Amino acid sequence: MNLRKLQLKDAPLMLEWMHDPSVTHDLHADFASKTLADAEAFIAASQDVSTDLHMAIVSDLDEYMGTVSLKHIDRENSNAEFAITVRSASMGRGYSWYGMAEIIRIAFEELGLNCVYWCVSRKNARADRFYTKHGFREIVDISPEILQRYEGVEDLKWYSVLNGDDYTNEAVCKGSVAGCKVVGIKTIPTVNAGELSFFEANHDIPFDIKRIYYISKVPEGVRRGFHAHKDLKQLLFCPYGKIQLILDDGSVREEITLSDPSVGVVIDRPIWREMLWMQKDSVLCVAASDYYSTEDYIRDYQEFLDFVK
Ligand code: T46
Repeated sequence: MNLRKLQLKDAPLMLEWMHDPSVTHDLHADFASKTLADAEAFIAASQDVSTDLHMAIVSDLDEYMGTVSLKHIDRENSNAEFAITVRSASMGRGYSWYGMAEIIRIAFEELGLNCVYWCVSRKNARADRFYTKHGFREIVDISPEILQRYEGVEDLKWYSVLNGDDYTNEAVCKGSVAGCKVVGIKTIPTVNAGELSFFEANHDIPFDIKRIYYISKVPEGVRRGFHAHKDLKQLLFCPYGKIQLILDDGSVREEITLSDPSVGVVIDRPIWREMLWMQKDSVLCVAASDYYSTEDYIRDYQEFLDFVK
């Protein structure tokens, strides 16, 4: 997979998705009437990258699979609008995620932007599933100038990603880490007033909560943990900062970066854990299924391996 400039030879395959209702049915532009000449004109115009950057997502054999774009690049406000359309032949094969992650990287690392935003029709269930799966959440505080572009278009869902967000967090995308479930914590944004997250025992997490504790004032680079629990079930989340959680079930060792208040990990079996503070003053919060008991801890790794055997 690769991202490169659009080339004239891409026009026939670009026209293919324009005439494919399974691709265009939830898009608000009229693509059905486009011709090969229109696709070629779009590609020719795309060579000017001053306000819009359109790139081709291509296979290893350089076959055009779709277009990914940063539109309305606004250097003053340090943002751009993301857009993507792929051929039906590309769907489910990782091209969309590759193109999206790569163009966001270009926005932040090469163009030095601070924010990439985009919207989709609420009717576009496929796109919504895709963005949710990759950990993006709806936002509501879109500026009026941006909203103006979509005047008259209803039912739009907006998303954004900021420079510094951990948008490629694989465990979040996969939904699990070392066999432990990565869960979304219900979060309600308020216009220009932050967001509120919540979870309820037994409803949102699979146990009763008997204890809540949190770890704070930890310097950057410090590691804690190095133990497992025999019976305790816990939900771990990071409401502020960035903490890497390394989980080991005795045969698989995987990690997840917790940096989003709406993401948590449920550890409901004996799992060896280590926590690395990637950012000073990050806070780790834990909702636990039982009262504190030293008896429940396994602090020796070999003993842990014997226990899970
Ligand atoms: C875990 C990870 C994520 C208490 O007295 N009561 C408590 O409820 C807890 C959690 C700890 N303590 C005492 C025990 C130690 O003297 O606090 C001290 C520090 O505990 P520990 O060294 O176990 O902290 P971490 O950060 O290594 O591990 C903690 C939890 O203990 C553990 O259950 O899963 O966070």
